[in-house]
Amino acid sequence: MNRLLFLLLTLTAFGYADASPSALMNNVPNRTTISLDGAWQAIIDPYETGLKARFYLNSKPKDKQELIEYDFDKSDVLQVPGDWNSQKKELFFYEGPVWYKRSFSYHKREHTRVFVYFGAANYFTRVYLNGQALGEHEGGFTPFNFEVTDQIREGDNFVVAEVNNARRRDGVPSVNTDWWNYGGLTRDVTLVEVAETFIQDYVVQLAKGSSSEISGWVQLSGPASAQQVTVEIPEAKIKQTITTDAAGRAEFRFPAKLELWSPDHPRLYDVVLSSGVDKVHDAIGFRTIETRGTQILLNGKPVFLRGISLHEEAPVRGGRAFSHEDAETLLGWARELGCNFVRLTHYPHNENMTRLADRMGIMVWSEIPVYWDIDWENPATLQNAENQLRDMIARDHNRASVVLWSLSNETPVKPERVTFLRQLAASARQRDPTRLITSALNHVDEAGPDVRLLNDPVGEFLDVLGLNEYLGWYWGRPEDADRMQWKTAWDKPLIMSEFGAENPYGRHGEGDERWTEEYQASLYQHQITMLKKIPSLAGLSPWVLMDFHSPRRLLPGIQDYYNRKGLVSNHGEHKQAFYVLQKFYREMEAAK
Ligand code: GCB
Repeated sequence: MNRLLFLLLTLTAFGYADASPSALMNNVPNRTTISLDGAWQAIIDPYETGLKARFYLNSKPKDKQELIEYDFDKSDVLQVPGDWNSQKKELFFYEGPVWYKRSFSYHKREHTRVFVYFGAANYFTRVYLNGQALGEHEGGFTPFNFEVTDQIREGDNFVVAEVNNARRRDGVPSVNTDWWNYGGLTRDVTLVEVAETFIQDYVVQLAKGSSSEISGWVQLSGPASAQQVTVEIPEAKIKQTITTDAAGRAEFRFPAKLELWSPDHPRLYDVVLSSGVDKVHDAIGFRTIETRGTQILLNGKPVFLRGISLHEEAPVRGGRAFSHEDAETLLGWARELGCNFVRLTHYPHNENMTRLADRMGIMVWSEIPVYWDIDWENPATLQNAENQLRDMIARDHNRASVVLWSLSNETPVKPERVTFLRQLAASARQRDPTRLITSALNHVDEAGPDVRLLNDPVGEFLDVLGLNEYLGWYWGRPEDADRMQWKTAWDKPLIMSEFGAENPYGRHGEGDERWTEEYQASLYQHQITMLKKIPSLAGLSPWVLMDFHSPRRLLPGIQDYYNRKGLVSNHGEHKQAFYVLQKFYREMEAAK
């Protein structure tokens, strides 16, 4: 009903029915931008009154008679970026719509197009500028933008966003997750100014399997087609000019002599693309990533992924992480642990993370929130997952750090799910033929008393198999790991993508007592003994770097709404298991 109403409003406003965002633009951090971050007025609207009452008009009574039952300017304030749950105590458990409004002043410039760009908003968002509907977006962790060139005014403007984090059965994710459903404008909101014809998106990467050729494409947006585009990498003495077709697209391939990006040498080049009056800079690394049998090859050489899984949760402050500082702390701990790899679960993290990973030389697994059970047979759910996959790839397809696109996590084995994931795998390959495709699986068969076999049918169309196993926590005892053997039905690399144990920092006991640091440390020790014996093992990302909020973790005095499987607490205290894994990673690094 509400959606129909929105469609109707959009139709009346513009005379067309397309309420989706404009094609996503790449590399916003390096464009001409005006930040809309800061204090936004916010109306908490638990009964969804706002749409019918047309909050987006931001009306004021014209006389003392007129009835208007809302007032943004007398309402509360929320900081953007930021989830609302961690900003106000009374919103901690809130799931529903919040209406945000921010006024700003703008000076219009000739021959300039303007977009409003949202780094992410969880979960469903409707956007309006100066009372006019711009469109809507579904999905809590991917960016979206709307062109506002025609709607933006000289002088005073106001933007309104209704952000609704109510869980949806047909959503991605669906209603059940082991992480906090932080709602709101969780990442930066930005006005982006571009030329009339501008470089909307591009890929500049090494050709698959080649370390001496760059291949890629550029997509222009705007009236001028058959434009010249120049791709320059001054430090490598590269300057290539290409011409776009009628659709504004050009593909290219040319030789290049480059120092390759790797964890030991995270070399980034200044890449400059220009077309007409538009020019964008990007810092891009060049590397190849492939598999050969059970090995992962980085720049043609076998590499072991010494990783850790992490949520996008802010250390100390709590709530969603979004800032450079958050990224520095989280990836700093991963580095201290001895990692050359992080698994960013269970949704695309903010762009500061992947850009910093590029600079630090940390390989990244990036995932869409196809998590546990979702509505596999619903075409709208598939489309939603496809959109999130498309935008995750579109934002980060020039990040050398990103080596794995993950399609899903712990999805139940059934035929309709295989069909769904097969489709996603095909789309991911078509959108990005250079990176590896994975998924975190968790169904194994008992192939003997101490033998487990991974033969989930999804393994067939993945490049790298992820396995969440939790031996010693959800089943068996930690010491069972010493005997356990792991086999897979495919000649492919295996990443142990999750295992772990839960305990608050500072809780001590004997090694066999659950919920203690000693238990977690001993479990890691037994896991390491086991992992060393798996021939196809190409990496691991234990669960998890830092304790994080979860509505499913209710044990008083121990969990208190936290999943405490972190190697560090949410205040940054390092648990014993941190040092067990660190020792293992240091030994591996030394033995290289
Ligand atoms: C899993 C899930 C992860 C959970 C974790 C746990 O298998 O992938 O999202 O948080 O286990 O702690 O149970």
